[in-house]
This record gives sequence, C-alpha cells and structure tokens, in this order.
Amino acid sequence: MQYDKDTQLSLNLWGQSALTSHLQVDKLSVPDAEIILYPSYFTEEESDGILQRLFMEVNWRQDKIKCYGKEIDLPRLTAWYGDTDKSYTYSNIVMNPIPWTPVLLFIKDRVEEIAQVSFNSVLLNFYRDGKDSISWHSDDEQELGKYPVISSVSFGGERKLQFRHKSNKNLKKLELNLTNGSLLIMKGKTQEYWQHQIAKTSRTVMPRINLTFRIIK
Ligand SMILES: O=C(O)CCC(=O)C(=O)O
Ligand SMILES: [Mn+2]
Repeated sequence: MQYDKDTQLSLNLWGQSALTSHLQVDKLSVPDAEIILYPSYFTEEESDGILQRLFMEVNWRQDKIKCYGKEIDLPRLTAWYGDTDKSYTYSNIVMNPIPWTPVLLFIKDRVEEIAQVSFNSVLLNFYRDGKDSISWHSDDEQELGKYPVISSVSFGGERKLQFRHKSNKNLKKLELNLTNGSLLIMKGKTQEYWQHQIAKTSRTVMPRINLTFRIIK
C-alpha cells in the first residue's frame, strides 16, 4: 500500500481555497477508499482551548452495551449533538441529539470550510486513557446514506487509527496517527470496503476527545 504525502501544490489542483492552502495534507492512496488527513488542522493553542471546553461543557454519558447477555460499560464516554430533528441508532443505542453549542459550532464551521458539505450531527467520544477504545466497525448505518462524508477531529492525546479492508486480505492494515488538532476526512467507498478502530494501548496516553461530524439523512 502506498502512502502519498501531498503538498499545497496538489491541493491547489484539487481546487482548495487560498484560505486553507497553507495546510499540510496527507492524501492516502488506498484502494476502495478516499481518506485525507490534515495533521495540524487546528493550531496547538486552539486545540488545547477546545479540549478544555469540550471536557467541561459536553454532557458526557456512559453508555452500556449487551455482550453475551451481560450489560457492560462502553470503553469510552460519548455524546451526541446536532440538529434536534435527527435521531440516530448506534450500537443499538438510540441517540437523541442535544442542540449545538458555541464551541461545537465553531469546530463545525471550520471543518465544513474544507469538507465542502453541511453536517447536521456530531458524535463525540472521550477516551479517558489507553484502556478506552473503539473496536472494528464501519460508519455505515443506513441513516448516513451510501457514500457518507465523515469528518473526524481529534484533540488531546495522540492515538492510532487502524484501517482493515473487509474482503481483500492481501491489503495490509493501515495505521494513522491522529494528533492533537488533526482532521481526518473519510468519504467515497471508505465505509463500504474498510473498517476502522482505535485499539487499547498499554502506553501512557493523555485523555483524548474525538468528534465525528456526520450527515443524517
Ligand atoms: O476516535 C476516533 O478517532 C474514531 C471514532 C469513530 O470511529 C467513531 O466514532 O465512529
Ligand atoms: Mn467510526
């Protein structure tokens, strides 16, 4: 699998606005997927401030899932915000969104600038330490439509996002470092052909908050 590091030049060929053309971008050359990573989309200063506010202001909840008939805590805290007429079912949990807050609207505006779509909801995950995780899955719920555009923003401790192809076992796993202030865009066939996860780690990692902006149809 190749991993292309594109620069501002190729981005301009893709029609990037002058406002964002200074950004470093890694456009991955992966079969059956469109994955674009901006490692420093938000500055460190912005990211640290946003992390504090999200930590304090978000209405974090501890959801449970059924596993072999037993109820267990999801290994992370979550929250669901967005346009209030859109509910969403996730791991058999029905999420009713809380209305947007100023800090979430600030992040949403910045992300939409580059994703060139309008998001109507965001799922937030809070990984308290290395024991928190999200296991292999695709963001392929029916409500998201066939080729969803998902913008994933990370603040706080760096974690690895892994990708594996669902059927082509010749393709190696792909691993991306999601740094403080990074923006990852997944679109096209990515969710149809690939799964992703944040595995647990025994390394000492700082708390991390991830937001995945989505469009619920
Ligand atoms: O925390 C991450 O980077 C991934 C989160 C994710 O995959 C999800 O919420 O669906
Ligand atoms: Mn996901």
